[in-house]
Amino acid sequence: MTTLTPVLSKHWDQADSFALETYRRNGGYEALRKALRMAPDDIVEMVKASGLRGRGGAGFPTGMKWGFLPKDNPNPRYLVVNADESEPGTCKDIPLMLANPQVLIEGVIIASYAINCNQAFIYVRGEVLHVVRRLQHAVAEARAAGLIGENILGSGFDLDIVVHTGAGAYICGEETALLDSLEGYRGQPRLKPPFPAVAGLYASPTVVNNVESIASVPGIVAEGAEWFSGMGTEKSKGFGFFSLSGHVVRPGQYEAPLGITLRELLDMAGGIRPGHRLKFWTPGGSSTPIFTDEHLDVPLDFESVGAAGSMLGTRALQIFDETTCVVRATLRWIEFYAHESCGKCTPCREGNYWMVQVLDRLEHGKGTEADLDKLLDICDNLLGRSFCALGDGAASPVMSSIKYFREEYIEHFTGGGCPFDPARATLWA
Ligand code: L3W
Ligand code: SF4
Repeated sequence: MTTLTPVLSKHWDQADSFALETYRRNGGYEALRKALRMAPDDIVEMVKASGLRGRGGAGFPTGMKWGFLPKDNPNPRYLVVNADESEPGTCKDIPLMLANPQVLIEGVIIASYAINCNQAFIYVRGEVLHVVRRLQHAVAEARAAGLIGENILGSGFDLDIVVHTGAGAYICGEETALLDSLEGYRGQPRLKPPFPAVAGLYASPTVVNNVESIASVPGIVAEGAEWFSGMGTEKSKGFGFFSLSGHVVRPGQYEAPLGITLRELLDMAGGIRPGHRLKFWTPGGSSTPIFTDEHLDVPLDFESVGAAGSMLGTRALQIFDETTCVVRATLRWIEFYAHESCGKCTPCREGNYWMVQVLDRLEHGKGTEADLDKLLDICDNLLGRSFCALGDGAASPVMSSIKYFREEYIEHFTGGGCPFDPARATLWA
C-alpha cells in the first residue's frame, strides 16, 4: 500500500505558510547554503542522479536538460520557470505557488547557480492576479533578505528574478511559444530543434522547467539524490502532486510517490461521491487519452500509464461518475482546444473547428455513424501532423472516448438526443 509523502505540501496548513519567515523556520534556504558550497556541475550531477523528470507533462530528465547547455556559447544563459498552468484539470502549480512560493524561489536560485545563469524569469498567467502578487511579494522578501541580487549569501553569485505575466493563452505554456511571448511577440510555437537549451530566450541557451520540477530541487540538494530516487518506480523516480478533481468526496492535491494507483488515491480521497461509480478519468489532464474503471490499478508512472495507452502528463486526475455524458465532456474539451489553437498550422486550426461541429451535432442527436469515422479521420490528420503538442493532445480525448464508449456515441443518434438529458429516455439512470 503506497502512502502519501507530503514534502512540498508539508507545511501548507501553517499560518502564513507563504512567508519567508515561516519557510526559514521550517528549514528553508538551508539547501541553498549547501548548494553554494558545491561546484555547479556537482549540483547538475546530483539532479541527474536523483532521476527527477520534468513535472510539466513530458517527463524529460531535468538534470539531462541542464547538461545540454552548450559550454562554448558566450551568450548569457537564462532560466525560465513555466508557471503558465492552463491544461484542463491541471491545478498543482498554482496551489504550490500560493502556499509556498519560497520553495520555488529557492529552487530557482539553486538551479540558476548550477547552470551558471544570472537572470531568471517566472512566466505566470496574468489572470491569476492573486498568484502574481504572491510571487512578486515573495521575490521582494527574498531580495530584501539578500537571497536575490548581488553576491548572494557572500558566495559571489549574482541573480535577478523577474515575475512576468502572460496575457492568458494556453499555447504560451508550450515552451517556445512562452519564449516568444516573453520576448514581446505573439506567442506561437517555434520549430524544434534547435531546442531552447541551445537557442532559447533571445537566441541564448535557456532552460525551461515547470514550477514543480524546480520546487523539487531544494529537497534533492538538502536530502540527497538517493533520498529522491528511493521513492517512485525504477524509471519514474520521486514523488509528485496528484490533483484529484470532479466526482470525488475530497478533491485536492495528494502528494505521493510516482507509481501510486487511482484506487489507492481514491481510498485517500474518500472515494467516488456516495451512491455513484467511476465511469472515466484522465490520468494527466485533457491532453491524455481517457481511462475507465478497467484502469484503476495502473501504476501512475510514466512507463505504466504509457503501456496502458495514455500519458502520465501532469497527473491531473479528472474523475467522472456514471452521470456524465462522455460525448458532452469531449465536446467541452475540444471547444477549449479550438478556442486555444494558435492557428499556425492547418491540422489543428481547422481540425479542432470541425471536431467541435461534429461533436456538437452528435451531442444533440443529429449525427450518424459516419460522423464517428469523420472524427477519427480528423484525429488521424492531427496526430503527428500538428506543429506542436496542442494538436496531438486534442486528438486524445476524441479517440479514446470513441474507443471505450462507441455505444454511447451511437445511442445519441439512434435515440434522438443525449441519453443524459433529463428530458429524454433514462437509459443511464
Ligand atoms: C534539448 C533535446 N532539449 C527534448 C526538452 C524540450 C522540453 C522537454 C520535453 O510538451 C507535454 C506535451 C503535452 N535537446 C531535447 C530537449 N528536450 N529533447 O525536453 O520536450 P517535449 O517536446 O517532449 O515536450 P513539451 O513540448 O515540453 C509537454 C503534455 O506535456 N501535457 C501538458 C499539459 C499542460 C500543462 C500546463 O498547462 N501547464 O503542463 C499533458 O499531458 O501534451 O506532450 O523542454 O526542450 N534533444
Ligand atoms: Fe498552433 Fe495548434 Fe499548430 Fe500548435 S498544433 S502550432 S497550437 S495551430
